[in-house]
Amino acid sequence: MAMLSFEKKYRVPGGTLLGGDLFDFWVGPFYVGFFGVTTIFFSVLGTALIVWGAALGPTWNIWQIDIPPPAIAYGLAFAPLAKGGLWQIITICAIGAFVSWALREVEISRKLGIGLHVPFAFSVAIFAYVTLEVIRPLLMGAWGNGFPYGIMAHLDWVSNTGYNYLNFEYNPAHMIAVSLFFTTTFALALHASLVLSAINPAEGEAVKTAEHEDTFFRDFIGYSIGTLGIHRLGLFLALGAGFFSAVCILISGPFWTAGWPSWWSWWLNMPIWSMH
Ligand code: UQ2
Repeated sequence: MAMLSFEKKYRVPGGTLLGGDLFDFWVGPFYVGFFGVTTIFFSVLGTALIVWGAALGPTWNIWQIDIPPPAIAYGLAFAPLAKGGLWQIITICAIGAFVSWALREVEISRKLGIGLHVPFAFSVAIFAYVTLEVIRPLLMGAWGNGFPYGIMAHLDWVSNTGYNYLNFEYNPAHMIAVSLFFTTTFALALHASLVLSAINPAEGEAVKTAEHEDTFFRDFIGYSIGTLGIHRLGLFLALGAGFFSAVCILISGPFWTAGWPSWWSWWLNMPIWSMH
C-alpha cells in the first residue's frame, strides 16, 4: 500500500488513554492527543524557565550557562527560584514532557495495533534520567546531588562525581554498562553493513535478500541470529546499556560510599590467595 493511502487508512480514531476523542486529531503530519498537548505545555514552560535561569546568570555564552540544583544545605526542601528553585521546576517540566512523550507513543501504538516496544524503550531512557535527578538525590537526602543544567556544568558534574569514587571504571555496574554500549555499536555496525551489502548493490546488480545475509554469517562463523533475532538482540543490548547506566550511578552514594577500586577487596580477600 502506498504510504499516503496507508496513513489515510490507519489514522483511525480511538486508542487514547486520556481525553477520549477531545484531542484525538492530527495537525498536519502530527498526532496531537491529550499527551501531545501536555508535551507542548511542559516543553514550552521548561524551556522558558531555562531561559529565565540563564538571564539570572553571569553569561549568555551557550557553553557556560549553568542552572544548578539547590545547595546541599536545602536538603529535600523547595529552594528560592534563583537558588535552585528554577532547577527544581525545570526538572518537573522535563519529567512531565518525557512522560507525556512516552504516553503519546503508547496512544499511537494502540491506534495502529502494534506492540508497545517503542514507549518501553524510551521509558528506559526516562528511567536513567529520573535516577540521576530524582531517585538518587532522594536516597542521598538532597536535591543538590542532581546534575546541573549547563553544557560544561553537567560535564564537570560527571567528572567530579566520578572522582568522588576514585576510579569509576572499577564500578562493576559501570563495567557492564560500558560493555553493553560497545556491544550495541558492534551489533549495529554488523547489522547495518550486512543489510546494505545485500540491498544496496552497485548499479545494474540484483538486490539480494535475507538468504544471502544468513548465508554470509553461516559461512563466516557457522551461525546466523536471523533477521528478527538481530533486532531483538539490538534492543536487548541497548536497553541493557541504559539500565545498567542507571544502576551504576544509583549504587554510587546510596549503597557504596568508598572508592570503587576497594569494592574489589572481596576478590583480593578470597581465602584461596592465602592458601599455601
Ligand atoms: C545475522 C542476521 C542479520 C544481521 C546480523 C547477523 C540474517 C539482517 C548482524 C549476525 C549477528 C550475529 C551472529 C550475532 C552477533 C552477536 C553479538 C553479541 C554482536 O545473523 O540475520 O539480519 O543483521
